[in-house]
Amino acid sequence: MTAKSQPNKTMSSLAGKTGIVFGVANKRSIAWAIAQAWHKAGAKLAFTYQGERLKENVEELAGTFGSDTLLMPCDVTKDEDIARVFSDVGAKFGKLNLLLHSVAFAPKEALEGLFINTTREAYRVAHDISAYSLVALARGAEPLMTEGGSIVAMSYYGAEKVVPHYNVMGVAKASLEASTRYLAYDLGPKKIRVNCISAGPVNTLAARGIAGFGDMLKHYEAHSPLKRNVLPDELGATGTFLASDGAAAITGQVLYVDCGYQIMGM
Ligand code: NAD
Ligand code: 0WE
Repeated sequence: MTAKSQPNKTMSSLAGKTGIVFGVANKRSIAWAIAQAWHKAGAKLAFTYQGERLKENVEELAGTFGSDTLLMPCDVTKDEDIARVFSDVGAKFGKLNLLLHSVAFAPKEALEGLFINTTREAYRVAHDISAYSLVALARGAEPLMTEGGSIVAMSYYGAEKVVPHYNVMGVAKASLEASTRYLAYDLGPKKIRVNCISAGPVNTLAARGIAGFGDMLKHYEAHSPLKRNVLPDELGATGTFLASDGAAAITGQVLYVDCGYQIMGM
């Protein structure tokens, strides 16, 4: 491990904790911003990647943390992948404290036209990958979270208000947020907390393909109370807070990290 990537022990709110991160695709991924913050706060991390296509990227990024990180493929639509991941994490770490869910997908055509034209298959895929996966991952993690834990998932405002073209992803995020509350209830007695971060728009791979995304960033700059867009580091800081004991009484919540945009009525 290089001196630069060594966590500062005096600020290590996550010292001694282990975590697993789902959803790093490249250096712009929100998952990578939160993983870096968790690492700096002293957590030992495992990473999963969606498939061979992303393996090299994630290997290179996770490699900057040194050699005691664990790297595994995981397609969240496959129960056998999820089972293998938690079995490997159990063998290597023995316990788990943190889990980040930063995974979403809907077929491209479902994010283009009208919501009313969403096919049965696009609706199924969007909900399977973007919402059900949180339930499956929480169930996989639970037996390893023997000291309690913190599960964090990424959401977006389209869960509660209509954002044109977000379409079935908005419905899937509503399901993700409701799943967060039911999981928080089930896992509360085990001191496992489950929360969502609802982020303002961030220029990532998942956002790049979206027509009009640049205009959306400008809209937040013009209309959010803070008159700017959220920075990846700020999502990292909130992720670290939710993972820390400072958030020990916070569960089932959606935290808006959106420069205040969500409070506006007009
Ligand atoms: P990203 O493309 O970097 O991350 C999305 C990740 O989902 C990728 O790593 C991809 O590999 C993974 N994924 C997709 N299908 C998968 C599958 N079947 N199995 C495993 N992994 C799969 O983009 P991002 O913007 O960092 O998105 C991360 C999360 O943040 C998503 O939940 C997204 O909805 C949410 N979010 C993004 C924004 C934004 O503006 N970028 C705003 C709010 C919330
Ligand atoms: O959650 C998201 C995007 C998630 C996403 C992105 C893609 C692009 C490529 C899910 N599936 C796909 N499928 C693809 O084929 N965001 C919060 C970012 C986002 O996406 C939008 C937005 C915002 C904001 C789509 C339409 C309108 C606004």
